[in-house]
Amino acid sequence: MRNTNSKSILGRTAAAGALLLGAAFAGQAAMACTLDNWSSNSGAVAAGDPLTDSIARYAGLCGMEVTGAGYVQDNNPGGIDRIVARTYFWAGNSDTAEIYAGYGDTAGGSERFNVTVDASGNVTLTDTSTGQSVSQAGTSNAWNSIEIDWAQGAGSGVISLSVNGATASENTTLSNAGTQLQSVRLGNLNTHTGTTYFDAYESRRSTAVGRLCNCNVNGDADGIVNVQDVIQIVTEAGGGALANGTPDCSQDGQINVQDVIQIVTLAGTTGACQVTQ
Ligand SMILES: [Ca+2]
Ligand SMILES: [Ca+2]
Ligand SMILES: [Ca+2]
Repeated sequence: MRNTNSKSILGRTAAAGALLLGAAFAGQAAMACTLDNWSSNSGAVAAGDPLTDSIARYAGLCGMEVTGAGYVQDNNPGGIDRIVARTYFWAGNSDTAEIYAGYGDTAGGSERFNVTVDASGNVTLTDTSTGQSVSQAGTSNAWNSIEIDWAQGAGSGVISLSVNGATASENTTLSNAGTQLQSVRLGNLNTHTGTTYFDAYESRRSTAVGRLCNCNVNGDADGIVNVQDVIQIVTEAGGGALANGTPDCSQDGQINVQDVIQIVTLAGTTGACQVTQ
């Protein structure tokens, strides 16, 4: 969904030829993952689901796969001094990956900041004009929640980074005033090695985004893990219908018996979804 203040990464629309009205009554097979919410995309980037496209997702039915140089671009910033953004990133790269960046134009120029993830999963947010950066450890071969806050100012510029919910690492005294932010790109921005996956991107102009509650397989609003979630994880792990919540309890990019075990355990104990690794 798009509005003036936030943006989600992936849409799911009716397959070509189907009317939107009909989509509400259609099964999963009639729906297709799309990148239509973005202003544009380039290169080897695709939206898809685990069942029909073999594309891992963290939440909902769709994820985004990047298999070479490629990105999606959002021009909604359109001249702002601050952006808060969170994405889930599956870190499978064997070299340093540049996965997100903001620009002072809509052509990939006048870079204002970028986010990189090294082969060990360590995440770095760099303010381009000052060269200042902050880093936090992430996890390789796993989904990571990466949230950044970037703002420009004369002695009050900000870079703030939180990986997997850790207390943010930040610098709030940057002198990085300059060209306003016009666009952002998410993807493989430096032609790094390996296939990477993104999901659940959201950007705002000020307030923190936070993490999704994990292991809530059916995505119910109360975040409870119970027998309904067990039924759905058993179904998906067995090759059946995809669950619409956050079923990858182990956060390894696969839905299998490990997730079933964890979700059965949660359903029998706390009954609460998880926001820790
Ligand atoms: Ca998704
Ligand atoms: Ca639930
Ligand atoms: Ca898993």
